Amino acid sequence: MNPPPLLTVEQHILEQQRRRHPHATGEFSWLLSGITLACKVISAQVRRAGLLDVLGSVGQVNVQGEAVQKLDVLANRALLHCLGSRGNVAVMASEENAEPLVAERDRALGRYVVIFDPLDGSSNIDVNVSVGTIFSILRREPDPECRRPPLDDVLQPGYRQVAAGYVVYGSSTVLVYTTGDGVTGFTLDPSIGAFIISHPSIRMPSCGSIYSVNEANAETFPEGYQRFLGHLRSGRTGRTYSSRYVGSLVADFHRTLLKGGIFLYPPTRQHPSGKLRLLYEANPIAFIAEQAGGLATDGMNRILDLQPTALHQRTPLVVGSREEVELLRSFL
Ligand code: AHM
Ligand code: MG
Repeated sequence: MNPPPLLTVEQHILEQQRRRHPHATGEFSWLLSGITLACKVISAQVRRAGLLDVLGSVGQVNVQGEAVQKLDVLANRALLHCLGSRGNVAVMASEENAEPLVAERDRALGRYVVIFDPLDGSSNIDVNVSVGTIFSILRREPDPECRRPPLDDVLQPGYRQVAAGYVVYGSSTVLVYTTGDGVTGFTLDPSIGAFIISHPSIRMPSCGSIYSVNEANAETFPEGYQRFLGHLRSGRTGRTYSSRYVGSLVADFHRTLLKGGIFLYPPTRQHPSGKLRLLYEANPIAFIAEQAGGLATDGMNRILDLQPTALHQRTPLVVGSREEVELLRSFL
């Protein structure tokens, strides 16, 4: 039998573009390749973290009040550098920067906005547990006079994303992304430095047997969430559930995407509006989940319909298989 063709992420994007947008300029593919380049740089740093002097915190807190890890800074720098020099990205916004950043050269005519969490789950770095990068890409209208505040370009609802993805730096480095035409996964082959297609068309199972939540907070969840979790544990669903929680959204979601089940970060006493951030965590994850046949909600509304009002806005997030998410909604 012939081995499967070595299809790289760049080839895949170009082919997809040719099929769906035959007159596309190639700008968008060029942008995505900026992200994959940055993620290869980040992956190399993460893989050698114990050998380089990059473990630990830099002794500062970010806009969220969380300790900034050295690798957060390196990952942020890699993305800003690779995207800022692409020529079509006008505005970038990151978990690590209080305000959106403008690529002055492209502010007038740049057609894209990229929002990202450079290193998600970074409190897991020092203990060698999976971390990830999450990104969301939005279109913007040109602004020839440069009058529009960059934040206006950033505060768009998730249904307007043109692409979203994540990279999980786990037992291997895997990139998963969507441009609204299904979900595809690629695995980094470190020997050739290329992301090779490994998961051609990902579908989330319609139900699963894993729930994923920080149960230490359970007593402070709204009552509906508590009853829902009790219901899963009771066996009344006809299935026996296991609980898995990494504490890195990307890793917990990646498992949920492939195996099905449900991930929840409900409102808690400490985080009454939820902990996860709408623009660079919930929205890209929700877009991928829906494209794979799953659902994502804040408990009341579809995540992708939420109108953001602030760059670092938080939201409750429930994402996963259709059956479990619908069941949860019936409890709320
Ligand atoms: P981070 O972006 O600062 O790393 O924080 C987000 C992380 C998510 O990856 C994860 O789902 C969540 O925080 C875990 O929070 P908790 O430790 O409260 O369970
Ligand atoms: Mg994060």
